[in-house]
Amino acid sequence: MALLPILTAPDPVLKSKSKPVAAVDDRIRALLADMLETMYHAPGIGLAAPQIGVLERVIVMDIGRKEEDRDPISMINPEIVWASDEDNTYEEGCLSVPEHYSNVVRPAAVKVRYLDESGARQEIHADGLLATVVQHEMDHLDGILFIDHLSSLKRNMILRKLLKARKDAE
Ligand code: GNR
Ligand code: NI
Repeated sequence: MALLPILTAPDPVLKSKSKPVAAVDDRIRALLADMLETMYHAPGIGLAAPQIGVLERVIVMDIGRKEEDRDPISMINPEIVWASDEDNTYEEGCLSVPEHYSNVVRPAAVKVRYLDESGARQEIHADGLLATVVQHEMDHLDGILFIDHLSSLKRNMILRKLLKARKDAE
């Protein structure tokens, strides 16, 4: 297992589209293990492969609160096959947009089809926080960050602050 550095915006990798996984093999299972370790360490409740520089359609999530009862969900090639008409607003954050939080409106519930770590087809109905997080993670696979759901004024303000923070850290 390995802890991997998380890319932060603005980084062109985070704007790129990820490729479908052709086969769920030991290489993918090792990637999932590294992603979960990196997510728990951050700490975060979700992580998408492009955030660690891997442009493949792989995401991990764990919305459990307590460290004792970990309940990780790994998804390979996830697809939204249904979304509710009803929306939900959630204050989102992102490990790739550190220290910025904003309300984002998304469908309140979704049905997601994906492959699990053994390559088996699965489908889940997600609502509440999990619906928000799975949509946030799937956006990463298409090069979309939560700030892309905000007005360009808000987005550019956040991007400018991230660039300045990076320069100040040099
Ligand atoms: O840790 C995270 N918290 C979070 C809170 C509200 C909505 C989405 C998220 S996902 C985020 C981790 C992350 O950046 N995943 O890509
Ligand atoms: Ni994110």
